[in-house]
Amino acid sequence: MDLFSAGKLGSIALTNRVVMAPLTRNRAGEAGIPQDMNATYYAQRASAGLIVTEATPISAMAHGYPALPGIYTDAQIAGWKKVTDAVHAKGGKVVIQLWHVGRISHPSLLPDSTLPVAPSSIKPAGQAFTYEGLQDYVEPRALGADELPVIVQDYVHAAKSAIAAGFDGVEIHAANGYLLDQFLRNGSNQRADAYGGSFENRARLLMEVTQAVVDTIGLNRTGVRLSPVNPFNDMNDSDPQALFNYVATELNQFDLAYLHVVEGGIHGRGEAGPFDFNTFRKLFKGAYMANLSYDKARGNAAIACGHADFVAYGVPFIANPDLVARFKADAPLNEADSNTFYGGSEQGYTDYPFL
Ligand code: 8OZ
Repeated sequence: MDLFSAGKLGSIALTNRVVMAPLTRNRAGEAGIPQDMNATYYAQRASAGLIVTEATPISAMAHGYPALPGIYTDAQIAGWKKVTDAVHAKGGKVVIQLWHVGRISHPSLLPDSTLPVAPSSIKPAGQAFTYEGLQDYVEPRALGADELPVIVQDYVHAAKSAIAAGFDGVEIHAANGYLLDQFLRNGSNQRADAYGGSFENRARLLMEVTQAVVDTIGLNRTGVRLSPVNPFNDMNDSDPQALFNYVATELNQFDLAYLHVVEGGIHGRGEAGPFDFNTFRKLFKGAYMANLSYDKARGNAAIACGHADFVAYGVPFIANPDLVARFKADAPLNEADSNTFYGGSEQGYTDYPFL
């Protein structure tokens, strides 16, 4: 078995195991509605075994960067339908990554210039990307326990919207320092209620969201993404190994399509601490999708030794719409231009050459 073997992610049948990782590209305009250009971009990459879309806000309060596409209004559903139709027409499969940024936002990006929300009122170090340029993060407002069911319902609404938009499934973004990860790790969660303290309490919101989404869309088509030691967005935890071993074990109770794991620190922003991903991986009994700086050889090795069932590639997919064909042919890869990663137009988005 290797990257080119067919496989099943829950109920989703894939022609290969090369997954396009979620990539924030900030090209959906201020209204957050996917455009024709976005459909072209994803359709160009449809030979991936699976596409995981860019992280997508589940509500107006879930936004934290400019020009993100949402998945909670009828216009956004219609916009995403163009994307899923275009990918399916090319024989591809696509799930949408459901996202709430929590404290990684700024009042200027939120309705009525309100404060971002978080498990605790702990301001992250760093600056938000806003329409007015970089601005310091603010101290977020700690969510009341009575507000958490509303957030769970926002995930449910977004998951229903995703199915209405034609997606093959959804991925719950619980990684990289955004809301669900802020609840998991104790550098950002100092709550004294049922959502803070013990591993069980800190994992409670993720489990409630996962349960609600799985109950809503069923059919074994929900994935979850974790990043146990990624320090991005000012994240840390006092015992990540024990915490995430617990989370991986608990996630076995759901009929998940897969667990997607960022195996270290990303974006070149800070050093990740030590973590035994092999032990962690073995605790999860379902399909495992590995991510972080894999190349073809390491991807094949991870599948051959049973560590991973699927491997997600990020930056290589920005620059190589036909990454699977290039891997197959051992062809050279295009270099990605980091100047056009976030925002802009077709340039650096839909104009990377095919073989
Ligand atoms: C890079 C820039 C903005 C957002 C993530 C959604 O890390 C992101 C993201 C990455 O998960």
